[in-house]
Amino acid sequence: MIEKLTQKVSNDVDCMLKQQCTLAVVGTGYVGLPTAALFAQAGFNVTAIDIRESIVARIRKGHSPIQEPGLETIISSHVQSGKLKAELLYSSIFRDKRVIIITVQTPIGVDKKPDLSFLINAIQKIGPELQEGTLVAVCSTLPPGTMHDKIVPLLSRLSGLTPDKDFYLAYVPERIAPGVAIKEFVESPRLVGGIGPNSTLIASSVFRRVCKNIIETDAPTAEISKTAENTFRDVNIAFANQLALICEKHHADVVKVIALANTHTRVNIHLVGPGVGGPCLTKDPYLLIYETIFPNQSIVETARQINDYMPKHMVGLLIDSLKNNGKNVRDSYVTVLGTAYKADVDDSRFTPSEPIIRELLGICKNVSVYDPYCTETFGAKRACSIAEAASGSDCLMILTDHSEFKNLDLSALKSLMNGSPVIVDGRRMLMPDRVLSAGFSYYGVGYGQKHDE
Ligand code: SAJ
Repeated sequence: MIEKLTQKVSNDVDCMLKQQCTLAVVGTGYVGLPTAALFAQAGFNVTAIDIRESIVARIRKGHSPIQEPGLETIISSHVQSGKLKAELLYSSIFRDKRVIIITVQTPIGVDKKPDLSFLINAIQKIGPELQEGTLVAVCSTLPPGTMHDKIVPLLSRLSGLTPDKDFYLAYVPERIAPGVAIKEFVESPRLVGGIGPNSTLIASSVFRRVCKNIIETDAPTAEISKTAENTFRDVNIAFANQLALICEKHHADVVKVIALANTHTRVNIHLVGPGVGGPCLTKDPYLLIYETIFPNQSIVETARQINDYMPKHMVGLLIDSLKNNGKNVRDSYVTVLGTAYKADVDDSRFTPSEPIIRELLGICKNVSVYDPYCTETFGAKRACSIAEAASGSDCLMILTDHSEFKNLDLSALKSLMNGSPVIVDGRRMLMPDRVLSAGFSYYGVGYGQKHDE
């Protein structure tokens, strides 16, 4: 590959891959922390940069500000070895860095429009300090077109340098999921889309030091692919959730329907749920379609609306289940199992549990919550065990598919709960027959009640 490069580009690659190369990671959240830790482990001198003093202080002590398997071990060993440092975001920090990786958040506002202010703020600090021969790699999820339409002109103007010639600029989207971030960072194929051929080659050489499988492309293709991945998942889940509503109407079971449809070799319908949470699937579809006009309504927005409707549907199922068991909703005690947005993580960002719990607090007498990982309860009472949460309760509502909820001791729970207890299964984790034979009424998303139940 090096033979294809001009002498200047080749020298710049060499500088970046030297053991003493200085690398900055801007934004030390769920993506930035694994990035900083793994580049330090690969031998780079890494400075992790953030605007939050508490985060910087924790990293300096060798701690991880987030719970992620394996992360704290890498952080503590490389803070100790001096390969990993943490600094607050000052403009002068960037002067001596050969590689700058941006991992700041790109949220959406209440109007569903992208908020690029964190990214633009970082670029405004980096631009005036940018040295010749530096690589800037943006890993934040972006609306398509952002690199060429916004970042290239801004960095060129602020630095006075020519992109892909004097400095290098690439879009390198992350593909890591909480809970398996370290493994996925290293093993998932990593897209590298430069704003020109030199940038693609340079960014690939740097990321290859940590990622096993690099796929080179251009910046717009990488931008669209990244947002397409999560949008595909969101649309697929919306389809599964729509099937759930159809099954409830026709007394069928969506779990069986999906399992049968998926026996076709070219069909892969995802799992139903109480809604879609997390920071990615709830946002990336809006980034993908931003400022694009469609002749008809977009499938992407419709899918978002279906998934956003599911928490309301869960509350409706709960109300029906209580009424059908002769219980007055206003006098009922409800137990929610799970506030994390997905299984076995401590992350409750944009979780469907939040709107459900908030609504239940307004209509039921008491709502208690148990989650083995998250401390967040959205205003409900927190219990320290399933048994504590279930004591004196009328209904157990499962909202997260944590492993701990797979094998509930149903007879023990029944003995702790009030008469005619109900289970509302938002994740379809339990076998309906097992629940029914343990003496509960069973209501599950997509589980159409049989006429004789
Ligand atoms: N969910 C379902 N049904 C399913 C799968 C998921 O209801 O069949 C729900 C989950 O419970 C959760 C939400 O969807 O509430 C999102 O879950 P997720 O498993 O898609 O995980 P995220 O958001 O943590 O991570 C996604 C991943 N993207 C893809 O799998 C395409 C991850 O690889 C990305 O790195 C991450 O987004 C990101 O950062 O973009």
